[in-house]
Amino acid sequence: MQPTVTPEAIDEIREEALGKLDSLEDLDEVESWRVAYLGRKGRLSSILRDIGGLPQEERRAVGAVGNRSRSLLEERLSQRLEAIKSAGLAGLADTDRIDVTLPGRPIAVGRLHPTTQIVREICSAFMAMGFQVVEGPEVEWDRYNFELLNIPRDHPARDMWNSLWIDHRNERGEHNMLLRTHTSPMQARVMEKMRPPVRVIVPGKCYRYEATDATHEWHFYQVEGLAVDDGITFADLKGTLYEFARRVFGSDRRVRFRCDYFPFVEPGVDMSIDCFSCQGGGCRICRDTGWIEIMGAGMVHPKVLEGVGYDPRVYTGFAFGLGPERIAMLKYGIDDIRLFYSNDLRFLRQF
Ligand code: FA5
Repeated sequence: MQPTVTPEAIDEIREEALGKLDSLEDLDEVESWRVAYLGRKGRLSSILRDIGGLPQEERRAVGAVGNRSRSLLEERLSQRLEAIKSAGLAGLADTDRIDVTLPGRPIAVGRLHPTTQIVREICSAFMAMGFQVVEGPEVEWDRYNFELLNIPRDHPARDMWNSLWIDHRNERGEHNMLLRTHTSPMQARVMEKMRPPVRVIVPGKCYRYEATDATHEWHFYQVEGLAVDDGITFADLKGTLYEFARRVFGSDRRVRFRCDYFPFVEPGVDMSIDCFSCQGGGCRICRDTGWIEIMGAGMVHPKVLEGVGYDPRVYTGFAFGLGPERIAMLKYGIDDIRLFYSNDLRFLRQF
């Protein structure tokens, strides 16, 4: 059969297609239009396929009309697509538009709380000397908080720790559970589980029922230390704590030990460093003494060793307990311990 493809037939299809194009309103309609005219089975494509069947002398002229028509439709198609897309954007409300060139909103980056920072710094100083970090419960039995630390029920030293008792009683009706008043109960807990050599450091929260002021909180951190082995002497205690002070406060610090009393050590001491503000000359920070007390310490009392099944004739050891907030106060010149717990960003952002 003679193909029906003529320049007029091509013109007719092209004009029909162009006539519809301007009324297309969305991308779906444009796609249907493309399929209908330019798709593989579309009207223009189909008729152009027939050109191959024309006599040689007609093929070239009709082919030229066909190619021009296809190019024109393709060009108009992309113009229409652009027009529809930009009209769509123009129709969007300002709030729906995204300006991808705007700089991003800064994301607030958190930081470690100053207490966490100083606790980590203290722990690293001791870890470098071979101590291992362990943690313990904040709700503690009377037995660990007091009894195994050589502080029996009727011992006057119990008055030193104003306890927050939990409503829990033993068979005699006595309170026997409390929020730990210091980290020292971990001494007995660690020794019950480990055999010497013991070298641990215990950071953690403590609670005392006392009025707050610039240097006292009712909840605060302590870092406990314990080293037990055969042959440990007071010289080991002094050397270790001196090295600690050097690492945290700098190599120029001098250290002073004075007698102090804690029922679970014998002898007991408190340790001070010379005031870094006045270099020992006397100022407001050291209350004109030239020294700043930083911790309690001593040789572990034989009764404490016996209580956990260690033979005090074989083993000796030293223990210490310090308050990291007070250390941070000294180190950074903070004048009120309550700032650590007041969640004031103006304070926290300084660290
Ligand atoms: C004790 O609690 C002993 N357990 C320390 C110890 C351990 C001695 C091992 C010997 C051997 P003290 O009550 O002094 O000791 O507290 C130790 C440190 O905790 C103080 O130097 C202080 O830095 C900190 N501290 C005590 N009470 C408060 C408080 N209310 N607020 C903030 N820090 C406190």
